[in-house]
Amino acid sequence: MNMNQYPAEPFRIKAVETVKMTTREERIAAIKAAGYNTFLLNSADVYIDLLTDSGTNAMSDRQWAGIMMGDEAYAGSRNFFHLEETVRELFGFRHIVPTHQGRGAENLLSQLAIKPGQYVPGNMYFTTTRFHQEHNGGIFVDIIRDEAHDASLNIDFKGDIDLNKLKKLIEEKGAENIAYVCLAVTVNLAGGQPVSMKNMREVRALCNAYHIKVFFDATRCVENAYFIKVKESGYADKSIREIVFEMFSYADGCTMSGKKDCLVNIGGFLCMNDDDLFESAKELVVVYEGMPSYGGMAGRDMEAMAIGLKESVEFEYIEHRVMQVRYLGDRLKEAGVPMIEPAGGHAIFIDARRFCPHLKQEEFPAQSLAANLYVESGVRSMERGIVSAGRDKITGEHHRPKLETVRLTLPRRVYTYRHLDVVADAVIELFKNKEKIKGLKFIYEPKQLRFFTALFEEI
Ligand code: PLI
Repeated sequence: MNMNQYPAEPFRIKAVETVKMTTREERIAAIKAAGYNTFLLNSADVYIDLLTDSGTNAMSDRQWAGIMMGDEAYAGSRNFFHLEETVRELFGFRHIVPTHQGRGAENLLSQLAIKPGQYVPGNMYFTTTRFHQEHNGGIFVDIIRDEAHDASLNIDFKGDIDLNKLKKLIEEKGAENIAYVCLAVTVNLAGGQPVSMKNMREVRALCNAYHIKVFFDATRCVENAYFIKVKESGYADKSIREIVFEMFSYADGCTMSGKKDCLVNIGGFLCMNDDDLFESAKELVVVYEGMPSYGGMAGRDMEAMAIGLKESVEFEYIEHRVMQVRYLGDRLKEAGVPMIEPAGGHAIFIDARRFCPHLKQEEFPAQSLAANLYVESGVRSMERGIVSAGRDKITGEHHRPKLETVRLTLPRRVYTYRHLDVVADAVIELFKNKEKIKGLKFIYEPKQLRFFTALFEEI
């Protein structure tokens, strides 16, 4: 492989964190104690942690300096005004309500914008997002293009909304029964797949015709903007900033998990243009989060977020970030490891259906593969398949997503290409011995968001 295709790090390392190397015996004991659930491993027992890109970012020296500039006043912190000004400048929304993390914003939006029985169409679901929608009486409908459910199909902008599906839903159910359209940039569970600007523009136009609001899940909006720049015609000469700004011009507001593209470890926010919705959100935020000028974040966290947001839209940063993901994908692809293609913005998703063809979906192949990868190498990954999808609220049956995957998620600015080689080598080794991977069964299944705390044993 020619390393020159992949950009070198646009940063140097100023602080290091030593990680523990473990033996295979130690890892077998650890995964058994964790009930074969990588969420329940102790971080201290993990060598390379690819569980998530959420809150695992390395902050810059400027952000750490910002931490010292925290104004911890209960109300009216200057860091809030810095964050508000930054979000207005980059996203263009009039109002911002800070929250403790993304799901805090989802909680507020779902309570305020969904009437029980209304439909909430979205480009594939995300666990916490759908939970809040359903918890408030909404009915989630997946309107992503069909191709997104086919792991092996290598096409651009697999995260796009299928406009015909959206139109059909509106005509069948009536525009008044659609709470809003939830458009995620990028689509996490589809493999970090981006949405094209063209699609955002078309969704906006369709929703305008029916007076339906559009809220973006902005969690990985900068990664999405990078794909638009390099893949969509007409955007090669635009800056990431310009692209992000245009993207949000097609939305009425957004929810944001700051733990991803804001390059911080905690925080989130809800944005909107509508003054009345803003007033209602301010009334609600004090109940669940805190004052409208901190919403669950410390002043220092808001400062780090404002600085992180500005760093995130620098081309060198985002190019390196997305290309690191591509590198891991290219190494695995070269060895024939099945995965969701093309490589997305934040993670490589191994296709556990094709990796473990000897296991049925009810035997939780992705859950088991993630556990086995940990034993193999000390690399922690996450199941994103039938376990994550949970059960249907009405029938109690498992949701059976077509995509049964193990996510190798890259924290931002944390690992080097050499770390990724260790990961790739371990996955490839496991792939050679894949028939040794056994199925799992539940020994404890929580009612909500079961993947976080479920326990399993080998069949
Ligand atoms: O983890 P939160 O509450 O800050 O954000 C929730 C959330 C909302 N939308 C999307 C697309 C997410 O990916 C997301 C959180 N993702 C996590 C935790 C992940 O590991 O992917």
